[in-house]
Amino acid sequence: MAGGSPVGGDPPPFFAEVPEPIEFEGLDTDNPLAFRWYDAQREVGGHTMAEQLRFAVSYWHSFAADGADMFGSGTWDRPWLDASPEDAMTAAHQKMAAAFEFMEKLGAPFMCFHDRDIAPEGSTFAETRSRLAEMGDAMAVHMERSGIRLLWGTANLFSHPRYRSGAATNPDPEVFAHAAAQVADAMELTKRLGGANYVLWGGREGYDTLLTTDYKRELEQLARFLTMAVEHKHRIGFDGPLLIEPKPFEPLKHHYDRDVATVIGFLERHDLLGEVMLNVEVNHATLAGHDAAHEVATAAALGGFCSIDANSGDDRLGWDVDRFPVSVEQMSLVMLEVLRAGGFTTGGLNFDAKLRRQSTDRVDLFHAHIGGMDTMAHALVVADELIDDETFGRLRAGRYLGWNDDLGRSILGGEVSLADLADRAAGVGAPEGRSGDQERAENLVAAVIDRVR
Ligand code: XUL
Ligand code: CO
Repeated sequence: MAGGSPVGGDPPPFFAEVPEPIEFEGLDTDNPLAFRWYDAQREVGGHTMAEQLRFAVSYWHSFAADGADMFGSGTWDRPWLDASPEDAMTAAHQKMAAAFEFMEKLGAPFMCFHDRDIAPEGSTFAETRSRLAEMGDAMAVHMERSGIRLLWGTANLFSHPRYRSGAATNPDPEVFAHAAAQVADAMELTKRLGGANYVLWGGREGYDTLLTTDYKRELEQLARFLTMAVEHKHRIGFDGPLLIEPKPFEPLKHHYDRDVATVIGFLERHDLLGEVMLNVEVNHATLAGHDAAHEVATAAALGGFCSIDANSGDDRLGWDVDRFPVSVEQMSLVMLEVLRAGGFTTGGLNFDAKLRRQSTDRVDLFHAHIGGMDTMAHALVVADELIDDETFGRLRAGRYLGWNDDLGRSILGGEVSLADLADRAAGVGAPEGRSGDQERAENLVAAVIDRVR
């Protein structure tokens, strides 16, 4: 493939075949490069779709990857990755030009990146730092010009061989220290670029075998690392939350941040909940044996919900396939929990999602994002309709009505003991209960999916 233009030079448009910008054309369009559902300015539930969905493009899958998998090399047409290794910074600038051209044409308001997605590691830490600073300067210019904002930044603490036994949970404190330095720099850059959140995915914080792993010690290291990250956030005046992204396994057999409940227990134990919140990834929820809606509901119920990595798994593949969201039903149930939680504040929907290795053309990036954004926009409309649907609301609220009466209130108010309830049972007999109405509720969801426009 062709080499790139020199650093500072104007690259050619990388997506010349795509008209600018992608527009909303509605359900009757046959234009594959138009939105059918996502209409940024349409009001849903009192806010525009853009405000409710807060879409972000992920830099790593869309601009830094080339389609390689564990059985074969890259297949995707990504000319901005073609510079020779000595010319890594030329490639980084070209990649950034391609990323912003794509994002401006797509019309998603946010992006997310790892430090290493935007700036290659140098031969010393000082060089790595100055490369990150240079690319941060370039990004600030692109952001200013385009109006595209940063949903979150993060540090890649899993790709380099030094992190093969973890970063915060590495047995070697030198590795912990290096990871801490990387997080300090990535968090400062996130703040500088106006990022709304800072994410920590514990990519290799876990283990393959307990034979050589000191589980308790590694958890203590992890808590120390997080506490230091929170302290740094205050030191530099970054006002967004830190977000942990749970994942149960892959690449390791067991990850410490396995699911939302595990992470929230850990955060509470170390008095970090609130400072540190949750970024729920749909496919990671599936891998943990949960529905994504369950993970959002758990995070919301326990006071830790913030953001979502929107993607999907595959029914028969047991790994993190990171497909773009395709199921309106699945995502309607996710968005229902988001709306029940009050909607996004600093969080949003980041497409941590990739094309299949066969999807080689640059324009496939548009098809994938348009499909993902339309799926989520449709899901938002369904969820909002469900929130407003009185029958649907009654199905849930009706099951708990008894708690408003004397008995329910005296139980929750701590006014009665088990012995009191035993005495009472002798007088009133056994309760019969009522239907759970599950099929009726499912039919209502199906009807709303069919009905909304
Ligand atoms: C990996 C994953 C990451 C995080 C950011 O499974 O989801 O891309 O979202 O490090
Ligand atoms: Co993710």
